This record gives sequence, structure tokens and C-alpha cells, in this order.
Amino acid sequence: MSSFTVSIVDTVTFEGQKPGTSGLRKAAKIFQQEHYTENFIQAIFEAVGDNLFGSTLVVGGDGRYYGRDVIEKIIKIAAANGISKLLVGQNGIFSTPAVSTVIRKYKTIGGIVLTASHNPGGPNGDFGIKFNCENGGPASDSITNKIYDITKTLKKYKIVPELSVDIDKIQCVTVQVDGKPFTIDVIDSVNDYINLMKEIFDFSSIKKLLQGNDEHLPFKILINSMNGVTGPYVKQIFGKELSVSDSNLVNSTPKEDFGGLHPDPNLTYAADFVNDVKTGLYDFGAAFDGDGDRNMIIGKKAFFVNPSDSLAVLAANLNVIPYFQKVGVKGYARSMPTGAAVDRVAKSTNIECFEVPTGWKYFGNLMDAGLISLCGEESFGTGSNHIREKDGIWTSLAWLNIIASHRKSIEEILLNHWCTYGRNFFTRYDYENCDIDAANKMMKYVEELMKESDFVGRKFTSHNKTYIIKEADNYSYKDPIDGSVASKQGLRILFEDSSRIIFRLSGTGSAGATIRLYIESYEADSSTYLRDPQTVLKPLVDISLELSKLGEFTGRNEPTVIT
Ligand code: G16
Repeated sequence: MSSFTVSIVDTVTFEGQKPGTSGLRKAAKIFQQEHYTENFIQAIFEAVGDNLFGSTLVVGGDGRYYGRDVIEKIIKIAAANGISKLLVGQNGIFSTPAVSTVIRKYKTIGGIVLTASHNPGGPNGDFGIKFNCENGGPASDSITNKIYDITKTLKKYKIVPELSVDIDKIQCVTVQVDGKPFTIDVIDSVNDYINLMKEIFDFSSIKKLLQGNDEHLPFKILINSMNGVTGPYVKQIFGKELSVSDSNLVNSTPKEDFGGLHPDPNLTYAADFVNDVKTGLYDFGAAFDGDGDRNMIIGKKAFFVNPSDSLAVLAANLNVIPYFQKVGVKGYARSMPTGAAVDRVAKSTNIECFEVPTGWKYFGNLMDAGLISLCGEESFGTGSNHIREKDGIWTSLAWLNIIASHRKSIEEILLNHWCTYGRNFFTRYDYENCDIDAANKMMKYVEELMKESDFVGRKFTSHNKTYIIKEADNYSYKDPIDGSVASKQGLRILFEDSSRIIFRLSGTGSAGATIRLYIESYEADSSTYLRDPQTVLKPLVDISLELSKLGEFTGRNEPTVIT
């Protein structure tokens, strides 16, 4: 057995290693600075503390540029910090949901996910490092704050410089590090995840749906992995298990730069995919982001399923999915800016519904306490308590399972849903890469406005619609399990008719500031259900822009992305 010794390296501290909504995300070039990545990894290990000794850790990422180099660094630093074993995805590949699956299955101390999610990759793109805890979910604020505090004073890191392992080969290697065994187990990246999906869903009924029979034509699907990590998972699940032809599974080889794509499955960045489905050739389309936790679902002719509606439809139909038939359905949850369609399903079925700040990490405690089964966010994320991350492929399979059970199109399912519950029209405007000062000034301006004594009760009229402010605040959340408080999570203006305007600064961008404007309005009149949300919400959009002076502050006349 090869033997190695630990070296201690003097380092310099770096400013700004503060994890955002989901891990530390920066330009790859920043991570490539000498010591930068090593410092952050060492800080993660120090934040975990004594529990690290003798533990097992999962490591993998979305295959983006610089990921392999970082895995090599993690192997060397983990070995030097007393970890006993690493479970590394073959080729360095693990989707974010697969990391969560593997952490939970093998009861490891956690995992490190190398991804900047939906942000572009490559030498001029972004990179990211995220720490997930033993429940399989993203680290809580208290842990990420601890990591950040450590980075501010870090002077040294521990490393085994000579240690290196071929991560392209499935193998289990044990070496001696300062006299103690250290194991690197390079495992298949997809097996455990696929087995879990097969336990959850009715694969045979989905297969029948896709293949068709005497009564039904084959249900044609197009799955787009956007050159991200889901490719190998999609090929196995949809290709091998469900016999979908290769030509219907596109962009399914992970690429370091996502083939130049912006791997964010929304109407703007996945426009080519939307256009392909618009042709009418497919009954269903699903696209996933770089690390496989986000999804976009569209129906025939690209009938768009808003993520807030997707959550509500899943909530209303979980009973057809074998996993939920077995374990039952507890509560639901959504992030604060997410449209409240799911609240209506919860109310009608007498199931509790929670509201949390933006960030999947806030669902973890609720799931661990057995309070929720399903949760989702407007940012194209849905998932359940099968793991502790949102899960793109899971969502597409859930939709297919529901469609297979009802034998209805996506459009019919949504229309039926709205006819039962009414429709929460929702849109999000993103103003990406704004000047940081300008964005902060705008947020401050709105917050000050909200404090004016007569703000509540103020009337706004636009396009013959009048809205009266009922409540306004900077959203704050107290976790019902551990009592921790997350404050300043977004400026909310709530109207008497239950419409909402929310302003929030994104925590996942890597350059400048991204302002998100979320707008929602409820309609119970069925003649409106098929109207374009942009038309229905235009009065509120105009009111938001006028009230916030967003254009004046930022110089932006148009959003970068509209969802
Ligand atoms: C992350 C978080 C999500 C959050 C999203 C958007 O997703 O996991 O919970 O909704 O960012 O956050 P923001 O509005 O702050 O940009 P992902 O897919 O980027 O990991």
C-alpha cells in the first residue's frame, strides 16, 4: 500500500468567499488563483470540525471546466484532514440530486458538489463549490456563515501533495496517510440515482404511455440536457429503461463549457428547445440545467408550465405516484416569491403548506422533521422528500407518471387544475448584471417607501385595474424546527385582492447584481385562464416599475429574462 505524508501550506486569505443562495459561485478564473480553492475546501473541513475524522464524504460535480482539477485538490486536502473515505463520481460526474441520493444512501457526513448550477461554464464562465450536509441537503446558513468566517482568517491548509488517483476508472484505492488508511472509491455516477427513481415511479406505465398502443398513439417526448450533467442519467433512464430513441434525447453529453450554452432551462436560454417543441412534433418537453436540479416542462406546441403551477399540479396529483401511495403525503412548501397556486391545493385537501425564503436549504429542516413531502420554487425547481435537493429528472418523471395515469395532455391537466382551483398568474422579470450600487439604492428606495405611514392603503391604478396595498414588509422567516431567523429576504408588497409584487436581489449571480421582480395575481374567472400572463399582469408590472423607479436607478428599460 502506498504511503504519503501531510504537508502544511502557508496561504494568503481571500476576501469575498461568502457562499450565496447555494454555495460559492464566482468566475472560474477566480477559483484558479493560487490557494483560492484550497482555502475554501480547508474552511469547509474546519467548519465541519471533529466529526470529520474517520468520516466518508461524497465528491462530484456537473462536469464543468476546472471541476477535475478541483476534485484532485479535494482528494489531497481531504486525505490530509482526517477523512477516511471519499466516494467520487466516475469522471468527476455527479448531478446535484445524485449527490444528495448517495449521501443519504451511504449515510456519509456530507458531500461537496462542484457546480455553478445554471451559470455558464468554460474558462470564461463560472465555477462553484457547494457543501451538502449529512441529510443530503445544502448546508444551512449557520454552517455557510461558519465557513465564511474561517476563510477570513485562514493562514494554512493541509494537503497531501503527491496523492493522485485516476477518477475515470471505477476502482477503490486505499493508501496510508501519516500511517492511517485513506480510501478513494470511484463509483458509478448514475446507478444509485436510477435505482431510486425506479422505486419511486411506475416505469411500466410511463413506458406504455411513451410507446402507445391500439388505443393511444405514442406520447412523443424531447429531453434536453443542455450539455450538462444530466446526459448520462437521461441516457440510462429514458434511453435504456424507457426505450426512448436517442434522437429524442438531445445535448446529452456533459461538456466543460456546456457547448457554449447558458444551461438555464427557461424560455430565454432554452429558446431553441422551446422552438423545437413548438413545431408540434412532441407532446412533452423537459430541459434541465447544468447540475440537474432545475427543470422546465412544456407541453405540445411548447405550452409552458410555469414552475409555480408545476408545483401545484404535482401536489394535486401525488396520489398516482407509487412512492407517495406507499409513504403518504405530508405537507407542501414553497419559497416566498413562488406563486401561491400550491397553497390552494393544500387548503382544499387540508394539508399544511409552508412558506420559506428563497433557497433549497430552507426546506431541509421541514423535510427532516417529517412535515413536508413536496416543495418547489418559481426558479424552476421542484422536488420531494426522496432526497434533500430539487430534482429535474424526478420532476419530469413525476409529470410523465401523472400523464400516464390520467391520459391527458399537459394543457388539459393544467386547464382542469385551473378550473378546480382558479389560476394564479405569475411572472418573473430578471434584470441581470446591473450596477451593484444602483440595485442597492433601488432596493433601499422601495424599502423606505414601504415605511411611509400611509403606504398601506395606498391605491394604484393601471390599465383600468385598481390595487390597494394591504401589507408590505422585508420578508423574514423563523425556522419552526430550530428557531433560526433569516431576515431581509425580499421586499413584499401585498394587495387586498391577494396580488403580490416582490423585489429581491439574486444570491446566485457572479457579476454585478441581478434584480428579480416577481408578480402574481389570482383569477377565478374561467374565461381568463388561457390568457397570456404578460397581458394579465401588465398593470401590476407597470405599477412595480413606476413605484420602484427601477428604470431610473438602473438605466434598464427591459428585463434580461422574462418568465
Ligand atoms: C439556487 C437555489 C434555489 C434558488 C435559486 C435562485 O438554485 O438552490 O433554491 O431558488 O438558486 O436563487 P436566486 O434567486 O438567489 O438567484 P440553483 O439551481 O442555482 O442551485
